[in-house]
Amino acid sequence: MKEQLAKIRSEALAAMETAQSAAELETLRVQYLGKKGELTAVLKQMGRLSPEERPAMGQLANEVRAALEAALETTGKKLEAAALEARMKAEAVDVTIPGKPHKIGHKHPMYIALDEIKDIFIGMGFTVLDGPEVELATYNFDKLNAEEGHPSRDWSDTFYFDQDSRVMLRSQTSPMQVRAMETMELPIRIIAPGRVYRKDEVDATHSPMFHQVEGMVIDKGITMADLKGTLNTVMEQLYGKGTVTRFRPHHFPFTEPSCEMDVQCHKCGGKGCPTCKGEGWIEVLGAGMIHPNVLRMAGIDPNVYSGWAFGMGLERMAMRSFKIADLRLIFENDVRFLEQF
Ligand code: 2NM
Repeated sequence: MKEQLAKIRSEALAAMETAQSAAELETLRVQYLGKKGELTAVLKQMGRLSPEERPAMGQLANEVRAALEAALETTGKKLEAAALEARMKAEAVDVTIPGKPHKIGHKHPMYIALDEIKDIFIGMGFTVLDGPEVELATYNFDKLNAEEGHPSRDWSDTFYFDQDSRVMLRSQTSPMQVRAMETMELPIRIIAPGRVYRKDEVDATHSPMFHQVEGMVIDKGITMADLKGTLNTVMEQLYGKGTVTRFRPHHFPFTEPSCEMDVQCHKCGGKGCPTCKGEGWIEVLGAGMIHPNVLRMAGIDPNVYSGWAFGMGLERMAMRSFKIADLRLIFENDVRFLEQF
C-alpha cells in the first residue's frame, strides 16, 4: 500500500505539473481525487489494515492528498495567469491606428434660412408657434375676413377633405394666428412658420406644398410705423445694415391697409440686373394692419387694440439667400444639391 501511494504521488504530481489547460487539470483531479479516483480507491482499502498499521498509513495517505491538492492549486493558478496574459495580448487596442471619419449631415438650406429668420424675431421678443396643417375653413378663411365666394376659397385653389368645404389643408399659416388671438393673453408677439398647401402646378417657382413664415403684433397703440420699423430692422439683420426698402400698397382680405415690401437689389443697388430681373427691387413679403373684422371675430376690441401682420414665402427667401434658381431643387433632396450648403 505504501508503494501504491508513492506511485500515485509521483505519477500524479508529474502529470499535474505539466498539465496544459484547466480542463486537463480537472480530468487529473477526478482521476486521482474523485469519488472513483485512484487515491480514493486506496483509502477504501484502509479497513483491511491492522489497527497498528492504520495510523501511519492514514497519515501518509493524507500527505499524498495534501501534496496533490497543493499541486492542483499551484498549476491551476499558473494556467489562469497564462490564460489572462494571452487574452490581454489578443485584446490589446492599438491606439495609434488612425480614426475612421464619419460623414455627418447638416441642416437643409431652407431650414438654415428659417432658423436665421426665427433667431431675428426671437431676439425681438417674438414667440414661435406651431399648429395643425389640416384646418377648418372657419380658421383658414371665415375668421380671416375671406367670406364665402372669395376667390382663394375656390375648389380649384384649395385642397378640401369634404363636400361642404369645411375641412382643408391650410393655405396659409394665419389660422394659427387666429388661434393665438383667441387664446393668448394680450399683448401678442408671435411668428407662425409652417407648411401650407395650394393647388398649384409644379414649376420652377410653384409647388402645391410650400412654407410660409407669418407673424403679428397686437397691443394698444400699434400703428403702421411699428410695422415698417420692425420689418426694416428684420431686413437689415438679414441683408446687412443700410438695406433700402420700400412699401407698396396692396390688398389682402385680412389686413387694412395692406402693403407689399421690397428690398433694393443688393447686387445692382437698384439699377436693374438679372438678380432683380431688371426691376432694381426684390419683393420679400406682404403685410398690413390687421383688419378690425379679424380682431373682432377673435374677441379683441378693435377700438382698444390694434396690430400688424406679415406673411412671407420661406422657399423664396432661401432661393434668394443661396441663389437657387429652381424651387424643385429644394424638395428633391438630391444630396449632390444639398451638400453645397
Ligand atoms: C400676409 C400678408 C398680410 C396675415 C394676417 C394675419 C392675421 F391673422 F393676423 F390676420 N396673419 N397673417 C398676413 C397679412 C399675411 O401674407 C402674405
